[in-house]
Amino acid sequence: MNKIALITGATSGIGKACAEKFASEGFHLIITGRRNGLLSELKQSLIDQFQIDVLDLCFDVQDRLEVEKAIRSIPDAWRNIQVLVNNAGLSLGRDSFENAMIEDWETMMQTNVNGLLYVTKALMPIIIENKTQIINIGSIAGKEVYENGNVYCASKFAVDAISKSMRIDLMKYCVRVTAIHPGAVETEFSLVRFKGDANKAAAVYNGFTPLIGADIAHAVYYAATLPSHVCINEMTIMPTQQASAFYFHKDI
Ligand code: NDP
Ligand code: 8X3
Repeated sequence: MNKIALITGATSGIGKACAEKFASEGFHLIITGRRNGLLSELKQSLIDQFQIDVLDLCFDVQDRLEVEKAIRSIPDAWRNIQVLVNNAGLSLGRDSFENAMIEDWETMMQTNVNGLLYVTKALMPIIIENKTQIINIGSIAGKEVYENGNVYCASKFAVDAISKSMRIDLMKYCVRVTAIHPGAVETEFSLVRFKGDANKAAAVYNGFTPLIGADIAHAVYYAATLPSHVCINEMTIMPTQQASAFYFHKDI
């Protein structure tokens, strides 16, 4: 079988772009997400376009038992996974600490932190056996805290710390761990953050050219295809008109 990559959160945005990039380069793919219809559509389109094999696993990364069941269900022929892209994640709300909803905080921590841990831990025997490279999608929000970013930032700081600690602990198995920290990427991210408010979501990207999922997918693919003795520890990737989590140069 060709090389295999497992990408979480492949139904949209960065994860979907990663699936398309890896498929276009001949990888077979295990794609995951909660929206089964979108997973099936993506699976068919990748098979048709790139003549690769695709295994779709529909589960919620927040549910540890569901994650473990899904990972256990991976057939033997699919267990030789070379790359794991821990991408599933979200932000909910952009509110000051005193106004933010506890339920939003819980969902972000449960998805961005615990979900990543559940998936990676369930895959650990496969990762050790195959020296699977782990690529965690962090964020500029995991490098700099910004106003009203509170718990989303905390969840991504955790991804940064977890990536560093995985790298130290798994080095003895020659497992590479890469963290990719994007700035603003135009995906469904802001629509989810603003709970379906399309105007607020669009306003995030007004006046500058944001990144697109494919920009991040190229970087993920690059990091994943270097010789095995080379590990990109981390990359911070920004739109040219964004200098930090806070500073943007807008043409308005
Ligand atoms: P999207 O909303 O477009 O995609 C998010 C993906 O995560 C979807 O495929 C979604 O699938 C999946 N997902 C979310 N929650 C769960 C869950 N509980 N269980 C399983 N899958 C889940 O956003 P992006 O592509 O932008 O986000 C991808 C990653 O990139 C996230 O970790 C995000 O924090 C990070 N990021 C995004 C930036 C941006 O500006 N867009 C910048 C920096 C980092 P489904 O709904 O089908 O479950
Ligand atoms: C997404 C980028 O700046 O909205 O992680 O937090 S930001």
